[in-house]
Amino acid sequence: MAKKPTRPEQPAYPDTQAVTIHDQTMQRGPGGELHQFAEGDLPVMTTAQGGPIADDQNSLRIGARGPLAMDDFHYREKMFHFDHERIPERVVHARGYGAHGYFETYESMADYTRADFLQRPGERTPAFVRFSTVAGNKGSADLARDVRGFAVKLYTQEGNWDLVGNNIPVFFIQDAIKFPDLIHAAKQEPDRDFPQAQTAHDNFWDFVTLTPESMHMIMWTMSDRAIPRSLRFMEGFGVHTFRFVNAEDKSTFVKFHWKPKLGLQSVAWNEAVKINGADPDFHRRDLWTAIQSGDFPEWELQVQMFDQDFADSFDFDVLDPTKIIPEEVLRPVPIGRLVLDRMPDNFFAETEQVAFMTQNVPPGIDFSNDPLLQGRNFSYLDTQLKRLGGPNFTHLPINAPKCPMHNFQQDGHMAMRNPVGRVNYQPNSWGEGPREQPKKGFRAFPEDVQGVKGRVRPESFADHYSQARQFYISQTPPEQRHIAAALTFELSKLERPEIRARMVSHLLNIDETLAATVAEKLGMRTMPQPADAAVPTRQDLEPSDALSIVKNGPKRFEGRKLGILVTDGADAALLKALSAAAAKAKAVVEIIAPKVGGVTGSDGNWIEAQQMIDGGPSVLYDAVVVLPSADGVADLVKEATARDFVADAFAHCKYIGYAAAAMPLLEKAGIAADLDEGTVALASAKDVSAFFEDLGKLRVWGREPSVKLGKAATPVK
Ligand code: HDE
Repeated sequence: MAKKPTRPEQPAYPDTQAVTIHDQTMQRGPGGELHQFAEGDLPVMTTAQGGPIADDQNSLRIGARGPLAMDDFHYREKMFHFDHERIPERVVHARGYGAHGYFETYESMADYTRADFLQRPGERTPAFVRFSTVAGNKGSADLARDVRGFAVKLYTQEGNWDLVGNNIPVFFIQDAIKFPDLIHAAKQEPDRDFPQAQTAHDNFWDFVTLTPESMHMIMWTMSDRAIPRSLRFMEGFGVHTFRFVNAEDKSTFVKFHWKPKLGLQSVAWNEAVKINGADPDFHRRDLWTAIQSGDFPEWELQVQMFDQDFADSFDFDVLDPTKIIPEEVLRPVPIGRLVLDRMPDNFFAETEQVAFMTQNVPPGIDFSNDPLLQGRNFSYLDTQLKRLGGPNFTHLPINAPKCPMHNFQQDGHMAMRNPVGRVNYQPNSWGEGPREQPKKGFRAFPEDVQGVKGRVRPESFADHYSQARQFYISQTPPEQRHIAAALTFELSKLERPEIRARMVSHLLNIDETLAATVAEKLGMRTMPQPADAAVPTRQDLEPSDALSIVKNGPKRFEGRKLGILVTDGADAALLKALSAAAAKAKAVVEIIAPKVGGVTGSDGNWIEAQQMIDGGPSVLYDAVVVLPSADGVADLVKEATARDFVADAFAHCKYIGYAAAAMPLLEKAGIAADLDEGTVALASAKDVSAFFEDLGKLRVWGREPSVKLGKAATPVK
């Protein structure tokens, strides 16, 4: 007779042995796996349905070494959810980072707009801001050469206002219908799926050189504006002309500019390339650290306001998104400030799921007929439906208005808020539910519009070079050199030389020396003819100081980061003085040491390090100090990373403070013979305050031609 199979003994959990792994007390199961059972105040782990979970380390199986059981609903639910963790990333602006804060109104703007949040001085409106790059995928590096998105959501008492802007005040194209082409051309080439997060490839330059309206924007993206040092140190722009509309339905045109309180700052291209390797999350880490340490970034909202007469008399069409109104021509007026003071609790729930839409405007803010803005107003809703999966994305806390919200919309995927009661329509005679309010409600500005229907571009949009030239001539010499270097770098990556020549033919319409310099650096032997221009380039536009980063840099070292390289025996008094001066300047200090644990200072006290030399290259800092002891430097000179630390800081035109003992390292790094006003000997604590005075200048631009960071070439004639 066959033996009746006996049921193996199920381990009656907890059938375990208590173990301590470092500071964690756990239970060890029969297979050696570690369990953490709920005890004390810790909550019991449950399934999404709320069922308590006994074992999260082992799936349910038939026999200890047998197949899985199909009724393991816990495994199935856990894996099902994991498999669906991703939502489609944004087609553009996929990589982004957000923060919460508030907008504070300075003065009542009632003369110009009835927007509720701009009526009362000192009123604070909650805000969420998402910064982004445009071309790169979600996992790309922060310091790609790219436009930065600057999308602001203000949760006003009359609905959300989304100002979905960029850190560059113009755009590549004049008509939204070209947006898919622009983005296809800018992102990875479709057959090979590279390059990632770069415009340095044939498709992009092919498209833009066949789209002369992009030339002004190209000047901006090839400038250092496209490689900001920090999201905190860049401007934001609404780009388009909008309208303010007051209670009497009077309209004033308006352009929105965000101005960072700590001034503008960018990195050098060579620095950007190295930062991307050393810390691809450089920008998000910077924002995170600043906010977590209470150093809240701040921008002022300034507006350029003008009437129809100004619009009619201005040099360019105010509806053309490839043009600016120079700030010297029309002074922006400060109307409030934006402060970011809180990071999201959860990146996905907030930063990833936030849905910005240009069409979100409160009563008192309205659109102009800028064709790009009109096209955007139509596009963003589709994107949100695709990304967030249904029409109820406004129910997500990050997107929900923070004012009363009533309507008869109902049902749909993931509905979390349906109308209560019998009435779900209007007009109704139940005496229930929301009603229209003609006085308070949004009324579109009653513009008188007429015209012949057709696919047309206005003639007033035809000048593609004059403002590109104005931008270029407004830059300081180092900034101009960087534009030439960036153009050369990008064009050097092209496989087809004729596209390079086409770009140089456009540059000839912008600035002949720039064109000739780029041609020479590209090794072109002959100059092409200038591109056929619909309108000749105006030579009479005045340079605008507002367009230069260097002219709008910080006055102080506030908010910047000093990296101090130390070894055992580092001068403790000097280090103390440097730290105190940095705290006074509201700057951050990071200590870099041969080992991340730290070193023992000259006074015998322990100095904690935040980075080891291999992980803390000087590109991560705005200025550096080299503070080894005489013994310590002997080891440092043998380390390539330590030599690079100094050589890079010098090549990137940074201020370098150094103790006398550092000299052998300066020699090995090849800079000892080139010491200049930016290499400052720190003999004692007394020298520190003068050093900090200098640091506010951030860079020693005079050094640049000798270190060839965009050295001027001999132009091709
Ligand atoms: Fe966008 N843009 N865009 N854009 N844009 C998107 O919406 C679009 C344009 C901008 O942090 C998408 O939610 C069209 C100009 C920012 O979530 C999409 C056109 C400016 C962000 C879209 C433009 C912007 C987006 C993709 C041509 C500066 C990121 C994901 C008319 C003024 C917002 C999304 C965030 C995102 C469409 C041009 C800024 C596809 C059709 C000009 C900052 O809807």
